[in-house]
Amino acid sequence: MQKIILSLAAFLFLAACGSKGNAAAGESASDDTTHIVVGFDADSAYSYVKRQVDFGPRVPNTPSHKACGDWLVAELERHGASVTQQNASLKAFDGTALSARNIFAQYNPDVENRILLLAHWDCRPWADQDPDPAKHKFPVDGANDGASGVGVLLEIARQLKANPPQTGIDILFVDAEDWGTDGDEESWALGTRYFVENPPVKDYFPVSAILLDMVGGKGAKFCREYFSEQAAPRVAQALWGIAASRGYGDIFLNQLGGAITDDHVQLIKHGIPAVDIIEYHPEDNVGFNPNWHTTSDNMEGIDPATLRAVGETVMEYIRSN
Ligand code: AHN
Ligand code: ZN
Repeated sequence: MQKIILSLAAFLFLAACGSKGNAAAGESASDDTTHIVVGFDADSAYSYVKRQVDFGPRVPNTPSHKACGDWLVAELERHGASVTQQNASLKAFDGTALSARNIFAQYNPDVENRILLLAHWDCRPWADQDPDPAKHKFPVDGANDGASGVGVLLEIARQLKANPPQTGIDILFVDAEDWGTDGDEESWALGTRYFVENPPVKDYFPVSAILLDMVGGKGAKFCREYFSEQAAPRVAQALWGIAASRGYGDIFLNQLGGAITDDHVQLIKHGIPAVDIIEYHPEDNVGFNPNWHTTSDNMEGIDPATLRAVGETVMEYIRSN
């Protein structure tokens, strides 16, 4: 298992949480309406998710992957970012050489105070959690697993073009996250590992990083992921507090989630405080969205309301930091 479901009782900070769970720990209830106005169009984010899915599964070494990558670069450039591409041949656990491409887009590249926003853009080649074993060798559409995070970040890029930020903002689409295997932690997040080992900018240490993974599902809940909580508690606190203040406390649950092997772990190991916003249901035994790594991870499972909650929350975070 890549994720260890941790006993909730093990966490001291839970003692500070109210039973309603909609106020950030240690803060007074913050569901008044003092939040700032942010631009984020959930329908636009939704269409960015769909545009990716329309390319077909973005599995490394396929034409759909190549075509979608080219489109992502063009889209970020259209939204005014300075884009750097990293191409690398990365060796997967099964020996496959993956033609991987990380896409790194900067706003205000000369500003020292930077926030990194990231999502993986590749698709898993196997729907190995599908209830039908005959489909385990099919690729996933990755509407939620991959495209949702990228869709939210493309919409944020569009908003940053319309209303440029004061701080430095970097948007990173990482490749080769999802060609991993159960029980081998090192088999996941190959693109992010390559990124930290080969930073495109010298001494690249953003103040904080926010990973969006599976942020578009109907009925999604986001708990405070364990490694994020260890490495970047103040960032998590700020995000969950913003979500509650905007009325999204029923989606961003102020509870600890599992410990999830994901792209943010590579950043944390490298000394970058990173938070993973990832759908997680502590009461389920799998924990992720029921469509996770199945052939049902398609547009039918995407809810613009979830994209909105995440997009507005991240937008307010970057506008207020
Ligand atoms: C697992 O625990 C298998 N994966 C978490 C990272 C991931 C995979 N995110 C999306 N797919
Ligand atoms: Zn996945």
